Formats: sequence, C-alpha cells, structure tokens
Amino acid sequence: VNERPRLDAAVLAALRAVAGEAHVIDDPELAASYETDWTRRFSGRASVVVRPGSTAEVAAVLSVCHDAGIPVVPQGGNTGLVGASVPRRGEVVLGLTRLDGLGDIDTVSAQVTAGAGVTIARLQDHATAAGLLYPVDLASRESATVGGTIATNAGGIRVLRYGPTRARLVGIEAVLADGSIVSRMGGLTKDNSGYELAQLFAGSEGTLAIVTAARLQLVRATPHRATALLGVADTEAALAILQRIRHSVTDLDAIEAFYHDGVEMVCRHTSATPPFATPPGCYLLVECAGREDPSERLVNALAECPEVIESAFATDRAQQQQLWRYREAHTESINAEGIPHKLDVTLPLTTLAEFEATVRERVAAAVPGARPILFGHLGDGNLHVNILGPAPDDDRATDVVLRLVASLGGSISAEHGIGIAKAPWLHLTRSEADIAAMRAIKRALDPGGILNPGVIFGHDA
Ligand code: S2G
Ligand code: ZN
Repeated sequence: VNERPRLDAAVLAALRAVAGEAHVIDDPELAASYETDWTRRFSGRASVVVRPGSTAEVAAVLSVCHDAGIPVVPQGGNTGLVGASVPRRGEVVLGLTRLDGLGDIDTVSAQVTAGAGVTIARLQDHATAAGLLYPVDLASRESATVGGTIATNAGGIRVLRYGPTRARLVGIEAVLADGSIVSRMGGLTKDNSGYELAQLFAGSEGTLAIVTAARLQLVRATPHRATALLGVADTEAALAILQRIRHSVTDLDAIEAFYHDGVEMVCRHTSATPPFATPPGCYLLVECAGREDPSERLVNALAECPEVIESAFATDRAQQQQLWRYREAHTESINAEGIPHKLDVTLPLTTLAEFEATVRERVAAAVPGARPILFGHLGDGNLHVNILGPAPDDDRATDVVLRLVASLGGSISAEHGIGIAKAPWLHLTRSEADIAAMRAIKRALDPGGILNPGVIFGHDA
C-alpha cells in the first residue's frame, strides 16, 4: 500500500485554509516521519499530514474530513506500539504536537491544564518545579505526549502506586468526528453529572474522539528515592519478594522484572557491564520514593527476603539511573537487534510464573529461531514479550503467546492498547457482548467510521 492517495483539491484547499499552508504537509519527504511507527513494523501512506495549532483548528479539520468522508489518524509523539498512530490506507494524519500549551499549576487543587501535544517529560518537569509530581512515567517520556498517553491510557513504571494515565484525568477537551467540541476542564473532584466522557475517551485510541487538552491531577513530590537491583533464582522468587514487600514497604514506587537475555542485549547495545558476576535467573528492580529517605526501610524489608541472592543498592541519582538503564534500555536495545513483535500482556500473579516458564518453549516450537525477550512491570502482573525473528507479517508466535495468556486468565494488552496489531485477538480477552457494546459506542460517536479506522476492531469493522 505505497501509493499516496490524492486528496480532492477542494478538500486540500479547505485544510490549508484551516491550518495554514505550512501545516498541511503533502511533500513525501516531509510526510515520511509521520508514516512509520517507532518499531518500524507499521508503515503506510497518508493522503496528507495536517498539524493544527488549536482545538478550534482541530474541530475545523475534523469538520472538513467528516463532510468529505475522509478517515483521520490522530498522532501525538508517535511512540505508540500497536500500529494505531500511523496511516494504513491513505488517511489524513492529524499531527497534534503543536497543541503544546501548558497552564500554570493550581497549587490549591494540585491540578494543571495541558495541551495534547505537551510531552510527558515537559509536564513532569513543570510539576517538579512546583514541588509536585506527575507520576505517569515511561521510557518514551521525551516524545510521548499528553494526548497520546490519554488515548492509550498509558501505564509505565509507577502504575502499582498511582494507577495508569486515566487515574490522572480530572477533565478533558476533545473533538468528535463531526467537529463538535466537548470540554469539561473545571477540574471538579466531584461531578456526577451523567456519563464520564473523559474516562470513556481514555484508552479509546483515537477511535471515539481526538483529545486536544486535559486537566490533570498531580500528586505530592517524593524527593527521597532508594533503588535496589536484586538477583533472584526465578520468577517465583521474584513474586515471593513482591508479595512480601508490597505490604512491608510503604513508599513502593516500582517493581520491574527482567531476565539475563535482555540484560545481555542491553549490555551489548549500551556497552554496560552486567550488574552481577553470575547471571541470576531473574532480575528485580525495586524502587521506593517518599517525603523522607526510604533507604533504611527498604534495606530492612529486603533483609527479610531469603530469595535475594545478589543485590546492588543505590541512593544517589547517578547510581539509580545506572540501575534503571538495565531495565529502560530494553526497548531500544531490542529495536537495534531487529523489528520486534511487541506483546504486552497481563497475567494473574498466580499464573505469571507458569507463563514465564513455558512461553519461551512455546514460541520456539511455533517459529524455530524466534527469540522472546521478557521484561516488565511485575507489580502489575504485566510482562512485555518482545519477539525477535519472525517477519513483520508472521503472526504465528503472537498467536501462540496470546492464546497462552488467555488460557491462563490474562489480558492480551496490559498498557499499550489494541491498535491494529492486537485487533485479531481482541476476542480472546473481551466477550462478544463486550465487543458489541464497544461497537455500539463507536457507531454512536463516529457513525461514518472516520476516526482511526481499523483500530481496536480491525479493518472489517
Ligand atoms: C516498557 C515499552 C514498550 C516495549 O518499557 O515498559 O512499555 O514493550 C514498555 O518495549
Ligand atoms: Zn511497559
């Protein structure tokens, strides 16, 4: 699907009238960076890329596309991992990074209004400068945007303490398929006046509305941080530690698990040396953060864990970042090895160790030579299974993994969303009645099916 569909001249002129000549991009070179996703697995041709500068301009663009029946793919930082942020069949790509207004922080309510195009890193810095914290944190923070993380209900490393992005959402401004604008940004903590549209749009992946701004709830800063990297025998041991410390340690901020094949790849890619002389069966990165120094509590709690074989402890920022690098560099190191099939699954904590122990052999049986690298947010039961080896369009390994997850009572998508990539397996995690209800909502809000078509439900929808 490589030809660039031509837009009707009148439509192109109307889009230029709305966004201005400079922000309607139909030069193939300039459009290219909007047309391929971060993993390079998903790519398509946009009919044009439009970069509106305000909610009103987004509304006007949607109104033009709605009347002309032209589908639209909304795009924030294009760090999405399920093929939902790049064109598939000649859609108009709506680049939202120019919506980068960031309001003053209301220190009474600890809330802030942010445009959809504000990056997570800039929002985090804005909150920190006011002595507060925006707690959604993920490796793509420099590019991921407020709008995109709402659309995917992004999780990241602190979900076990603060919840995913939807937990931050106290108000939203969004444009519907027909160009109408819904806006409720007052930030009232209690407002039980009918359907909660902000929560409906969170996680809807651009299929129900285009998020243009949000009112976000910040939390108290946690200036003191203690980080431990542990080597344990296996996933069971890691889960035993998780169960123990989530009750004995008050300021638990993150618990991440990963394995030596991932660490080897990270060391190869970043020229780091492995953290321990003897590779453990499983690595566990535990971080506590609070208003007082949590180091002693963490050390004492871990001293009660016989499962700990090796440990590295860090209280200064540089050492902490070095320990985090082993975990956070997984994604870029895997990407450097090839084009991965990126799975992102949740398992009940009771079946997670069984899953981890069997998934590798299942993948190897399905696609000889395929290499599954596992890592993720153990505290949420969320493992990322990145599979190197299968061709981008070879779904055999994905099928085996997602069916195994479903058989163990898990979810085929923990935090990345369904997008285009996981749509064929949605039925493994959602019932027919669920899917019918979701389609009814989709039909009600986007009867013409122009918002991110193919996402969540697949292209035959
Ligand atoms: C993470 C990033 C995406 C991936 O690092 O927690 O969400 O699977 C992932 O590489
Ligand atoms: Zn993740």
